[in-house]
Amino acid sequence: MLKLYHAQLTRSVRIVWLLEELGVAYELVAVPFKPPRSSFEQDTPAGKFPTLDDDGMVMFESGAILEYLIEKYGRGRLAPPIGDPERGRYLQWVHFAEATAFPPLGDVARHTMFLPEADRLPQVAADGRMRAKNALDVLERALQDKHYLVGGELSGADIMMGYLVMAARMLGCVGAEHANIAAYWDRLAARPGFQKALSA
Ligand SMILES: N[C@@H](CCC(=O)N[C@@H](CS)C(=O)NCC(=O)O)C(=O)O
Repeated sequence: MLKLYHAQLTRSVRIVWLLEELGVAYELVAVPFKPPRSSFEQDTPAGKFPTLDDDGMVMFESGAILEYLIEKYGRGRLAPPIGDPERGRYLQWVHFAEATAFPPLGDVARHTMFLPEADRLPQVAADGRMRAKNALDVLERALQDKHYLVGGELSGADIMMGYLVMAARMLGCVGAEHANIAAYWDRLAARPGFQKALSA
């Protein structure tokens, strides 16, 4: 059976949510999160959240795990098929979430919460907030007249970006100018699979 190493509020929320949406059986291994000073030091087989163990095949990176699980269990759900005109923008959002939008939030989190106070650099946190706002502004514009990012229904892109929005809200980076993001958040947060993932 699939085994998912999970800590509350970490990126493994995405994979719990995804598995719930897919209706796939899995074992959840709850591991306490240690505020990181460096990296790959969590008590999971790969040192990170999420870590997936599929019958001995251990992998990390939430976006890669999401693509892997949708390929294996999606049966046409949660992603436009290869060759579909929507496929490109689907992949864009899946990768934007971690490659572009999350790094500034990571800077904010490290320099306001995770590092010992003496090591926190206010300029790095402020720069992170500015770059996070740039990324959120891109999302805000993309959500104009849209309920979901791609194809009019929930996809893996929303699972990747939904967690990003959660983290941005927790760090105080979603502003009054982000009305479309606020409505998008309400829509995502109402999904039973996301609620299960948030309470797991
Ligand atoms: N890009 C990776 C980031 C994974 C990551 O850094 N996860 C955090 C929790 S949200 C973690 O495990 N931090 C502890 C560490 O870096 O050692 C992904 O999307 O899975």
